[in-house]
Parts: sequence; structure tokens; C-alpha cells
Amino acid sequence: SALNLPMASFRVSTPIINTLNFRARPVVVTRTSWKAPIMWEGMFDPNHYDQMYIKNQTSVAVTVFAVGRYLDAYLKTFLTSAEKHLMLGLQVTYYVFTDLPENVTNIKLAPNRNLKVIKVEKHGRWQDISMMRMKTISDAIESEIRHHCRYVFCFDVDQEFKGRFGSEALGDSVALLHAWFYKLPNNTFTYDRNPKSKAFMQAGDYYYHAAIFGGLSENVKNLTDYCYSSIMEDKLNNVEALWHDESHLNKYFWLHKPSRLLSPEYCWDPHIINNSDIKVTRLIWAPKNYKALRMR
Ligand code: 2GW
Ligand code: MN
Repeated sequence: SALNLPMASFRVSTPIINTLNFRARPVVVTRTSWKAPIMWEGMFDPNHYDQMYIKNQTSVAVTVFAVGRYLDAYLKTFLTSAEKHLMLGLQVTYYVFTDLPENVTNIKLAPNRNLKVIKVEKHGRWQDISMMRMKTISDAIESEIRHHCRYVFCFDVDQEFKGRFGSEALGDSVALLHAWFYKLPNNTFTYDRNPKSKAFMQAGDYYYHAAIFGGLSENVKNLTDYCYSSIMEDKLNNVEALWHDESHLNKYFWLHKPSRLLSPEYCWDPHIINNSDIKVTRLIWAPKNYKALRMR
């Protein structure tokens, strides 16, 4: 039976299932010019994806950083809500990176799910806490994740799962459309516009949100290596990209097109109300207390 497959069975290639209905959502864009699907509710049958990925015992690493005040503020909600909605039935390993490992509270995980806590240093500047995630993720993929997990998905911690965030989100290289920009024209995108930065871009396809990215382990390794080396090159040149790691991520996905895009249903800003494109909120931005979290 499927349960007796040998350890390396997750390496067998998964069949391409063509169950996407690109016409199910006539009001929104469901495919990119390079033919990558943009995943909107209604386009897919969740059971098709689950049957295939659960049968293959597909393994997914979920990385999340909870450094300093973000640990108490967000981690528990992120993890407990993920246990209700994120890739249920798959082999999920959470990689929690924190400077305060002893403060990570135990939460009850389903049997096919694990959590590993990895200690990291706390960078002084918040911009570095955010940007240096790229280096830490790359190192963790190299030393550990690639041996255990076929896919890696990287999440901001300041968010809460509210609905199915399932295996339909898996793909070779996955990017997320930013909730604020998905309907706006290209010239409003907040790409880095400083020619001195490695993240500089004049044109692009979409504005991607760095709160979620993922894909096959080897592809996420490439992405994080690219972003980290660009960040370090900027440091040598005394420049910093406008939106830090997110600017470099946008440059990466301009040069290396993602194979699958997630609609903003996968990461919605609940301050935006009455948007009929959003049929389901799968994940929402958690409220931010800028005073408490950033200023002090
Ligand atoms: C970040 C900013 C200000 C003060 C603190 C922090 C902070 C972030 C922190 O003290 N501890 C910590 O663990 N972080 C991690 O970095 C945490 O996982 C958090 O979700 C992530 C990104 O920071 P966040 O969520 O405050 O930034 P956002 O929501 O404005 O994120 C977008 O822009 C960022 C770059 O400025 C990143 O690209 C991020 O991926 C984007 O969603
Ligand atoms: Mn965030």
C-alpha cells in the first residue's frame, strides 16, 4: 500500500494533472502570459490535488521566523491556525527560526506533522531581520530541508490561516500576488527604482508579496541564494532596496518566472472590504501594532 513506500518515494515525479478551469473566474486574470496558472477559488477541485499529494506522501517544509517581539505577538496564532488549514494530510515540517527557542510554546500537531526550532541571532535593524531570512533559509535547505522535504514554503509570521490553504498551492516555483497591487497598473508597483541597487527594475510582470514564496527545495534554494547575494552586494555599495528582501524577490521572479501564482485569496489584507474577487480568505494579515513592535 502507499503507506509502505520506501523513504525516497517522494522523489518520483508527480503526474501533471490538468484539472484547472481557467474560465471559472471570468473577472480576474487566471493565467500569466507565460501560461502559469494564477490560483483563484473555483478554478480547481481541491480533492484532485489532495488525493495525489497525500497518496505520494508529499513532504513540505514550512519556514517561519519569530525573532524578538514577533515570537509572543504572532507565532502561536500562526501555528495553531496552520494546523487547521495548511496542507492538511501532507507531511509538514515547520521550521521555526527564533532567537528565543525556550519561549516557543508547545502546540499539538497532527501525527504527520513536526516542528523544529532553530536558533538564530537577532539582527539589530529590523530590515536585516527581514532580509537575512534569505541566508538562513538557504543554509537550512542546504544542511537539512533538502534531505527531508520536496517542497519549501516560506511565510511571514504576522498572519493567520482562516480557510483552506491546500496542496493546490504547490508548484515548482510559486509566487504570491500582493493584495494591494493585483488590480493596479504596472507603473504603480513599488519595485526598487534606484539603478545603484541590484533590485533595480524598470518593468515587471506583477507585484509579488514576499510574505509567501515557495516551490521545490532546489528552486527555493536558488531564489534565496540570489536574493541574499544581491542584498550583500547592495550592502557593499551602501544601498538598500526600497522594500528590502521583497524588492530582490520581485527582481528574481522577473528574471526567473514562477510556474504558479497564488491569488490574493492566499494572503489577504482584511482592511480591504467589499472586494468581490475574494471568494475565500485563506490567510489574512494579522493586525500590526507598529508602536509596540517596531518603534521601541
Ligand atoms: C520587522 C519589521 C519591524 C520590526 C520587526 C520586524 C520583525 C520581523 C521582527 O522583529 N521579528 C521577526 O521575526 N520578523 C520576521 O520578519 C517575521 O517573520 C516577519 O513576518 C518578517 C517580515 O517582517 P514584517 O512581517 O513585519 O514585514 P511586512 O509585513 O511589512 O512585510 C513585507 O515586507 C518585508 C520587507 O520590508 C518582507 O519582505 C516581508 O516578507 C513582506 O511581507
Ligand atoms: Mn508581514
